[in-house]
Formats: sequence, structure tokens, C-alpha cells
Amino acid sequence: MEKDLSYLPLPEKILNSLEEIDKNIKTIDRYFNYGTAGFRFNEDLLEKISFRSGILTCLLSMSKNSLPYGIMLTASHNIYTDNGVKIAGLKGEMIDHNEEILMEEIANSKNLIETIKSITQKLNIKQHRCIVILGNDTRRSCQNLSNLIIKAFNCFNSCEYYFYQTITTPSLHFLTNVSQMMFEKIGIKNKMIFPPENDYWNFLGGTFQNFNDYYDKYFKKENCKKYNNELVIDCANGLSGFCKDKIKDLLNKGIQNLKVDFINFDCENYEKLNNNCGAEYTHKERKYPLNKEEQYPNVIKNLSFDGDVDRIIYYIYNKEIKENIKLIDGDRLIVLYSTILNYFIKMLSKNLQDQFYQNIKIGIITTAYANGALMKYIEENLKGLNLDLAKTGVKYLHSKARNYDIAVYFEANGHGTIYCNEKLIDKFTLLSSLIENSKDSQILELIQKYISMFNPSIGDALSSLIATESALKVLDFSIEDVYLMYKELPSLNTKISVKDKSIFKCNDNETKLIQPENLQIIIDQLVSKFNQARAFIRPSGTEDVVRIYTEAENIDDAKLITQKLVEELKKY
Ligand code: G16
Repeated sequence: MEKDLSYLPLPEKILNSLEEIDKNIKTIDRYFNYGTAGFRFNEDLLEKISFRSGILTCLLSMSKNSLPYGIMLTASHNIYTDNGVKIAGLKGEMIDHNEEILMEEIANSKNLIETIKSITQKLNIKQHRCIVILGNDTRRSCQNLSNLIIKAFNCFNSCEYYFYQTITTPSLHFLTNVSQMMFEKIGIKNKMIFPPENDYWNFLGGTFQNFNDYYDKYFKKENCKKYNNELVIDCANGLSGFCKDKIKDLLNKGIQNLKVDFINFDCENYEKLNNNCGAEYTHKERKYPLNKEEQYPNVIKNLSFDGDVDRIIYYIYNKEIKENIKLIDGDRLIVLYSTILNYFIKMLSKNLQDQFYQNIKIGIITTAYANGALMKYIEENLKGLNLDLAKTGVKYLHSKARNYDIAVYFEANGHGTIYCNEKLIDKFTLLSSLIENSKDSQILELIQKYISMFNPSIGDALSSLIATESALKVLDFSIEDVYLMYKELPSLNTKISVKDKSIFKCNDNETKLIQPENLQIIIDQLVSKFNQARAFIRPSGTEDVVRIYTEAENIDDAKLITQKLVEELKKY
């Protein structure tokens, strides 16, 4: 970045007060990196990072002419003793790579004042008004860490902030986006008015109801026969437990006869968070979460959220199956959403259908964790949709999604959304101009109403929930029908601790290790001995572990490959 001398330095008084607070916070001697989903460490390591993240978020807002930014305190799927700081930037999306670099610079600075001065210059800050919102999950360390962030806000004379307190991660991203729209509407000269949290719930409830009412009015022919209208939600003892009544109300808005019950909703006993329950547990262990079998043994359709409600994993209950349970994971959600989009598009008259596929570029984005059978299914059944692989982390999938008009992006772990490009509205207008009959216009409207249920900023488990239930109802699918759409290859997800995970470096889409080179040679030789086998190793960006993914023609082969790789990793 070129030096620009026209920036406006922060007054010494502010710098001194920031330094005064900072020096009283315990310094930890290690490097902190902004990982897959922000800074994520044990709660004891996060005090300085939180305070300094508060400072940088203010500077980022200043650099964008006071555009509101957001901070979320959460460690999502991690153990209750961890926590994390994640920043929501433009449009409520994850911050960009340059902003992440500044986050690391300030978090690791040995001379805070000098670093702030240099960042102020790099960002070419020309005014000091900043607007920030803050939210946190249900962890015990949130109160202390949020206080530290607020201390940072209070050091700036012209900081306007709103603290939403306990709130889900996707809603904080959503509200950052709404705050930015609000700010632009109010005009830079006026005092900021922050959107209430209810704007988020109204968005979900409104779009859910709107889609289902419209479908029932213009398209519904007969009552559902296969749709399961009983659902049990596992709250991971986290944020969805905190807002379970709102979730119940939300579901009633779109599908009145859906009977919903909750398990694992105790978010007051901290140590229960994600413990033998939640989306990460169900997905990785492939076991029923705690209390499911005891409390609701007769309900077939179930789902688990993760701690901060950005991931969702459906599972099918069958009392005969105790291990390797049947999941509707992110892979299968991709198939379901692509299927319903295709189903709507195919309802259009032939000419408009062709125009749709020609003008609107639809993509499917996933990661190396996607099952080999999903890739095959897309190739064979969803022709015309482009498939793209990204690195783990929704921020990477989201950035690839920008290359499409509509992108269905999901990680196998249940984190994702349907992204729509800004140009999509113009493209729909173009298609509308070609319409010759009113049915086509209703179908285009229906498609738009369907995709409007998805959180535009980030993966959101509640958006996925209402979009899944709507799709199941429209297609009149039982949850088993989704599972039977393709036969997955048996796979295993394993994690192990190593001395230093930073020595493991991957290629762009994380399918191979670049370093240690000989370990990749071992993986290649090993998988070549088995049918349809694939394996990769990558360092986690949210936990202090290395992850192993293995898939093969049968589970015994997958277990054997995993076992050998675990042995190899013990050498590191
Ligand atoms: C976060 C990210 C996800 C990622 C997951 C695991 O999820 O948002 O995109 O898949 O971590 O990442 P890693 O394998 O690098 O540890 P969450 O739900 O914990 O925020």
C-alpha cells in the first residue's frame, strides 16, 4: 500500500487511553492467527485480542466513512472453555483478507500505539466517527470479553455502538448488513439508528410465510402424503436453546401443522455446550445426540444445530441403527436445494426455461470434504450447474459464490447458504420481459421467494431450516427420500493433536499436502491400494488439531486408511 500523508491521525489522548487499558491486560507470548472463522482460542488467551479487535473494528468503520461493522464473540462448535472473535464487514460478510492481516497485526503488536498509528495511515483514515455492533454467544467468558471490547469503543469519542448481547452469529452478520443499509439511508450527518434484533426474526418469518402462502395459493394441488410433520431439534445446549421459543414461532409462521420439540437447550450450564450433542458431534461422530433416544424415540426427522446456529445437520432416527447414523448433511442439502431450484425452473415454459439457463449462471460450491458420491450425483443429475471446490471455511465458499448469479454453497458439516449476486434482480427483470403467460410470471416470483429465505451475508442454520422444510413440503419428500437420493461412500472424519500444526501446508483446495512432502506421498500410495478411496490431511483453523478425512468403497477400508494415517501423524 502506498503511503498517503493526507490521513488524519488519532488524537494523543485517545491513543494514551487505549494504551493505558491495554497494558493492564495480560500479555500472552505467542502468535495469534485469524483462522478459518476469526480468532479462536482458549478463553484465557483472548482478553487482549478482544480489546484490540474492538479497536481495529472501530478503525475499519472509520476507514469506510463510518459504515457500521460487527463483532461476534463465539467459538461456535468448540468446547465451552474456548471462545473467539469474528468480525463482520461489508454487507455483513466476513472481512476480506487485507482486513484479516490488520487484525493479526494489531492482535500480535508489541507496540500498540505505533501499530495503531501505522494502521490509521495504511487505512488512510480521514475522519474519526465509527459505528459498531457487538453480539456474543452463551459462553461463560463472553461477559468479560465483551466488557473489554466495549472499553475499546468507549475510548473513541465518536464511536456509536449497539450491544445486542446474546444473539446468534448469522443474526449478527444480518444486522451488520441491515445497519449498513440503515446508515446509508439515514445519511452520514445524522445520528445512527440501530436496527432491533427483531428485524432478523421478521426477515426469517416473513420470507418463510411469504413463500409458503404463495406456493399454497398458486401451486399446491393436493395435501402432502410423505412430508414428516414432526421434528426434534437438538440445540447443542447453545444459542438455539436460548432462542427456542422464537424458533418455534418462526416455524409456525410458514408451516402451521409442523410439531416441533427441543432437546439439549440448557445454555446456562456452560460445560454442556456442544458436549455429546450439536451439529459437529452428530456429523463427526455419526451418533444420536444425548437425550434423543430417551426423550423422543418415535420421531424420525431430527436435526442438530451447532453452538451459534450457523450449522445444521438433519438425521434420521432408526432404533435399529446406533452407529453410522443416516445424516442429511451439507452435501445432501446441496442436492435438495439444487433439486428444488431445478424443479421450479423446469415448471417454466420451454422457451423461458432455456432463457433461464442461458442467462442465469448457477453454481454449486463445496469443499474437499464433500463425499465422492455427491460429485458423481451432480455430474450425472444436475447437468448445467457448475461445480467448484473451495478451501474449508465459509468465507472461501462465499468468495467463490460471487462468480455466479445463484450459488448453492455448503460445507459437508452443514454450514452454507444460497448466495444471489446483485445482478440477479436485473436478470429476473430481463426474463420477466420475455414472459408470455401468467403462470411463468408466478413461477419466477416463486423462485425469487424461495431464495429470499436465505441469509444473504453468511451461512445460517435457521435459513437452512425453513428452506429445507419448505422444499420437503413442496416436493412432498419424507426425510428418507432425501437420504435415498444417492448412496454415499463410507467416510470418516478424525482429528488428532500434533506438536505443531503449522508445519502442515495444503494446496489451494486442501485436497493435498504440500508439506510435509513425504506424508503426501504416503497418503497417495495408501489410497491407491483401495477402491474408490480418497484421503486428505489438513490443519484445523479453529482447533489445535490436524484433521484427517478418509472415504472408501466400504467402511472397513476407510477405517484402515485412517488408522494408518493416525500412525503416521504420531511421528509429528
Ligand atoms: C468454522 C467455519 C467453518 C469450518 C469449521 C471447521 O465453523 O465457519 O466454515 O468448516 O469452522 O473449520 P476447521 O476444520 O478449519 O477447524 P464454526 O461453526 O465452528 O464457526
